[in-house]
Amino acid sequence: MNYLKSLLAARSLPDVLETPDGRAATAAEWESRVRPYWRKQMLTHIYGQLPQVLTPTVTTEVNQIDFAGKATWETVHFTFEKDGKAHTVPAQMVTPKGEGPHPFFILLNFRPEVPDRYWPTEELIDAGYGVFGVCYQDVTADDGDFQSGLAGLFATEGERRPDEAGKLTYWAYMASRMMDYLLTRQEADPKRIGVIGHSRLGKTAQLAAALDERFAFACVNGSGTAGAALARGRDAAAESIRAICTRFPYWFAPNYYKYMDAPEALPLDQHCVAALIAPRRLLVGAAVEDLWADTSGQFLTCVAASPVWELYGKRGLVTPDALPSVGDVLGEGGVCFHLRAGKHYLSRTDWLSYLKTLSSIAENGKKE
Ligand code: GTR
Repeated sequence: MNYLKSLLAARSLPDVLETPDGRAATAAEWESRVRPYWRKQMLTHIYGQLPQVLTPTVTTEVNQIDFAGKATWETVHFTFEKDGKAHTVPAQMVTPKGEGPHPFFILLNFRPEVPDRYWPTEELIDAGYGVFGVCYQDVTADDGDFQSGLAGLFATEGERRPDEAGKLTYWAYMASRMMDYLLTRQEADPKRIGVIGHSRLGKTAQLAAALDERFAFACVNGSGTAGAALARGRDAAAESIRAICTRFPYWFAPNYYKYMDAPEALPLDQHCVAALIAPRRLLVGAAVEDLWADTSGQFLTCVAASPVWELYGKRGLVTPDALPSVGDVLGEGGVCFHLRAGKHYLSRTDWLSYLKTLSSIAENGKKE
């Protein structure tokens, strides 16, 4: 791996196994000391934290459409209450009718529709997967209004504290509340529930799985800056921390703005965020024309995070000693990466890559 090692060395990344208190040599040390350290750094400097978990009241209604009798479609309403204020988030649960329990995707989506252009509903049903989707703006609006939706129950009035949650943290929080609910449903296989999102919601899917160890896998699609792409040494065509904080300051904790022109001053880089998902499955998807999301930066995160999977005695990213080519699906390890043709999108090709990788993992799992 000399070539990839030299590319990583040129990025001067923090060592994912090391904190100021020393380097982890075992998975137990990683879990007790290094993992909590990166988690704290990540929340303090990039995404911000939420103070508490609220238990919502949940009601469900069954919709008439059943996809040729192959699935049940329910709308699940989550009502959160705090200090006399309430907010309800609708989510869409599509469950295959065949014998369960079923693996599930918790889908952070841009839109509430079922089916939807980002959600090939019937194909997923046919593959035996349930999908539990939510429209992110139903959680809290994608803007600087912190009194909107769920944020209105938690956020400080006026200026946010430097380490206070940005909107990505709110959306990730919702994915965990959806997980709470799925775990109460016998149709869902508790060991095979993952989270998926694209672009700003790819960043969110990675954050959700980094924070919540119940997610068995995360599909982090087209996530780019503050997602799977490394900040240090980014490609010149890729989005900088300055660009993202200028356009979308409310996605992040205000502390992140300090690194607009100094990614090397951040105590962590995105491979440390990705590594919080170990030893569970991390599936990163990139598109060759999506230069803004930094294809090689997303790939190198997968390489740089892999030593943590190796601590657990698993393989990280299984790759030749080269940057990926279009059409590659590197799906053999605990860290997976695919590079498809085309532009920024959560496409059918991405879904099919994830399904293929997840099913080969299931087969390999049986052989082990
Ligand atoms: C872009 C943003 C990216 C990405 C994308 C999206 O404008 O710069 O970081 O998140 O939006 O979410 O669609």
